[in-house]
Amino acid sequence: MKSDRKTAEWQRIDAAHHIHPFTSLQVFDKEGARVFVRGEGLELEDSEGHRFIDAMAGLWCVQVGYGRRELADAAHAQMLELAYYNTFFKTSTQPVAELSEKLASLTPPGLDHFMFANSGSEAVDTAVRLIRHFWNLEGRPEKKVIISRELGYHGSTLAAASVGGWSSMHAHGDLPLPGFEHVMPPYWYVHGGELSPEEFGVVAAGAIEQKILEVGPERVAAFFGEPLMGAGGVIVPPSTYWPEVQRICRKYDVLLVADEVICGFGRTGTWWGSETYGIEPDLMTMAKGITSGYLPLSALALGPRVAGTIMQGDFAHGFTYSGHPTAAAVALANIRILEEEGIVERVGNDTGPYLQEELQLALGDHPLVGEVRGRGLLAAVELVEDKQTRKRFEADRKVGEFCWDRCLENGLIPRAIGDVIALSPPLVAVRSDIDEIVRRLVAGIDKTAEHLRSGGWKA
Ligand code: PXG
Repeated sequence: MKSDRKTAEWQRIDAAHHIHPFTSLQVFDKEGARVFVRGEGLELEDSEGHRFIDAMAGLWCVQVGYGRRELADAAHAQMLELAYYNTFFKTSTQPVAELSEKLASLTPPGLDHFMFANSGSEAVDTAVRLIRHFWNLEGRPEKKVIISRELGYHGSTLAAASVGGWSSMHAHGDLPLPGFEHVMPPYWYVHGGELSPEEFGVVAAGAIEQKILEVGPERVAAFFGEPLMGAGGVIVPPSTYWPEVQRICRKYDVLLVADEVICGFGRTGTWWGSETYGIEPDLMTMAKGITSGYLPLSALALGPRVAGTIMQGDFAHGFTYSGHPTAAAVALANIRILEEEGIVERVGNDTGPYLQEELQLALGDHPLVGEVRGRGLLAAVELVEDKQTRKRFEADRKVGEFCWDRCLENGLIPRAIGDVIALSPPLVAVRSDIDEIVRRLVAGIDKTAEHLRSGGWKA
């Protein structure tokens, strides 16, 4: 967007009229928002001409990087041809039909039917409503309770935030709604104690079984989980976790929903986190990487059992923009890039393992780093006060935020989740990009360590 306005003016009108997600307005009393104006590949530029490597791919979504002409061309062509039409009244459009066919070929076997929406939250919300309807149709209306994990992030609508396990979100709007239960996440570094990760994986899955028995299996509708928890802190499940979760869900006839909003479209080195972890979900939610964030789009994939029941009648659910043709055309162009450039395979075989190894080499022994973890191009380092005892910093010291600020000064944008510094770069990153990301991250962490040593913390 071309304009003569200066940064201070953008900041002023933004602070005056724009309420930002998860952000207190008081933040903008001290400093204005950073205004981004341009993106190319992995790089972002702000209105003052500062350049950054976006090691978060926006919000875990810009798989193919910024500035891809193919996606702009696909949107442009579709807008001129047929910018919008709905899918409600025995009507469809070519892009949404083709995208459905394409997704069916990419998703795990059996997940062959799709409902579309515009955000991950709407896909999760749709899943909750659909599951309730499913069990009613099955003649088991008492089966309604949804189980998910503490720290899980599944979105911001009433249902999605109820599925989510963030107490800070529950506090806003009187959530969770009735019928949502939460259990311990498979967070070995924090909850594992003396157990090996494999032993702990079985214990963490066991928490789900305990909850099912506590609620009563006849009342439990579904378990929701991200294959690898992203926004909750890049929590990598031990290898024993998902096989056990799956066994438990099957034993008690509980539907298994994989939230693939972050893991989907190659993030963990295969097309789906479910593929990486050997999960066979009944339903899958996806968003973000489906269009690389170029336009809003999400989908809910239905496996044969749920689709078989639901499709016997109609499901009174949908949005004006369900299956928006322009978003679908962009998704198709995005998937074409991922396929033609072999990006997912490269993340799986080359850049993903390379990022994990380089982070481990550079930071595994760092005194401030308790754990380096991740899979594919999703990674995190956990900053701790005492590496030996795994003691964490007091939250109000905001060590992670301090480190994040130092990274930004160095031209790197990671994400600070408390004291977990997360990386989720565009999947087009090559080895030299990863080298630069790791170099800048190490510099940020070194500066944080230096600040701690010098006792200058509260300054
Ligand atoms: N599921 C998962 C696993 C997500 O990560 C959603 C659902 C909701 O998607 P929408 O499109 O409604 O935002 C998400 C979104 C963060 C952050 O701070 C993460 C998300 C969204 C906003 C911020 O890391 N994830």
